Amino acid sequence: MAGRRLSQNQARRVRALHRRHEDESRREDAGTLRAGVVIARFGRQVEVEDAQAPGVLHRCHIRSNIDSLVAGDRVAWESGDDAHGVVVARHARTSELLRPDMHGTPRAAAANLDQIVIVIAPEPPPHANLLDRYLAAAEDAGLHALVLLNKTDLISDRAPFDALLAPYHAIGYTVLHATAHAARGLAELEAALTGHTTAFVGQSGVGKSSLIAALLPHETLRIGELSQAVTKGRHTTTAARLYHLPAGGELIDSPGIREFSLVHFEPVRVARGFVEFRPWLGTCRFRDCRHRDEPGCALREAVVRGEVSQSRYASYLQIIGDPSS
Ligand SMILES: Nc1nc2c(ncn2[C@@H]2O[C@H](COP(=O)(O)OP(=O)(O)O)[C@@H](O)[C@H]2O)c(=O)[nH]1
Ligand SMILES: [Mg+2]
Ligand SMILES: [Zn+2]
Repeated sequence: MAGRRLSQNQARRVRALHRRHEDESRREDAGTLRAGVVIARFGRQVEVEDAQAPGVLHRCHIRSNIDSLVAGDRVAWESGDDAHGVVVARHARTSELLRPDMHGTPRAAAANLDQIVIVIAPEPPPHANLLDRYLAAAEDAGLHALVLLNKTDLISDRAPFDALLAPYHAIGYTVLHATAHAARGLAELEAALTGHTTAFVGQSGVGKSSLIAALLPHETLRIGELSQAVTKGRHTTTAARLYHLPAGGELIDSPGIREFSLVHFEPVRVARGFVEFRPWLGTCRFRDCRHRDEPGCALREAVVRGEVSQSRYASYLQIIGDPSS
């Protein structure tokens, strides 16, 4: 942009920005700016936890130059004129949990997490394809992913669940079992969560909020209220919330995060999200192989030999939008 002249309007805006920046630096020097983490978003406000006073929450307005603010965001904020504070800056995110908005555009639903727990249950019944979408999206976002079978108290015949989950264990994923109601399996779950910032994802009704309530009995979780208040298209009810774990680490719960999935990704990007496909990627006859019906497809040959699961391959085809799958 060297040599480009700014319009008078632009120049005025730049000067205003500089003034504001100086303003902020001066306030930071004066110690009025504080560090915090976003606990939850409510429409055009956020609840911010003061980094200096864990557990102390402040309702804050959001400075209009901040494009997006979600649970887990690290921010700089200060006291405002009224009872509310003001978030003046957001730190760069290390990761984002994306979900499509009403136009299908991916938007951050939570920030700065490092793993997801994909919760499935006998009720509502699990779909391998949905599980694969979550896993591929997690791989794409650079998030560690675990699979958790909840409501084991409702299971009399384990065989179909073992059959569903064995392939995931075989390709390296941790598979946990738990019962939110009887508090069974929670010790293993807690151990897997300690020291991490984790979001629970999965279909509505699998027990994500119940698990969080079982892990954090002292927190007041309005589980029923949350599940019932979800109305499609109403942003206020789909906000994520961040909780601290007693042994260290954070949990993020959100009714809306169940929609976390891959949105319009290129086949090459989807394929990389299937960890067991990776040894074959780049070894097909055609460099731009989409692994559908191309001759000399190394991945399809691996499926035929039984080295890659047919079900996972079918999920891949469905995600990339193959009409024959
Ligand atoms: N039997 C049984 N029911 C559970 C368990 N966990 C949750 N539920 C029930 O499943 C329903 C949905 O739970 P909820 O936590 O709101 O699911 P979410 O939509 O994934 O957050 C509620 O009626 C819970 O009481 C469990 O381990 N066993
Ligand atoms: Mg819930
Ligand atoms: Zn191929």
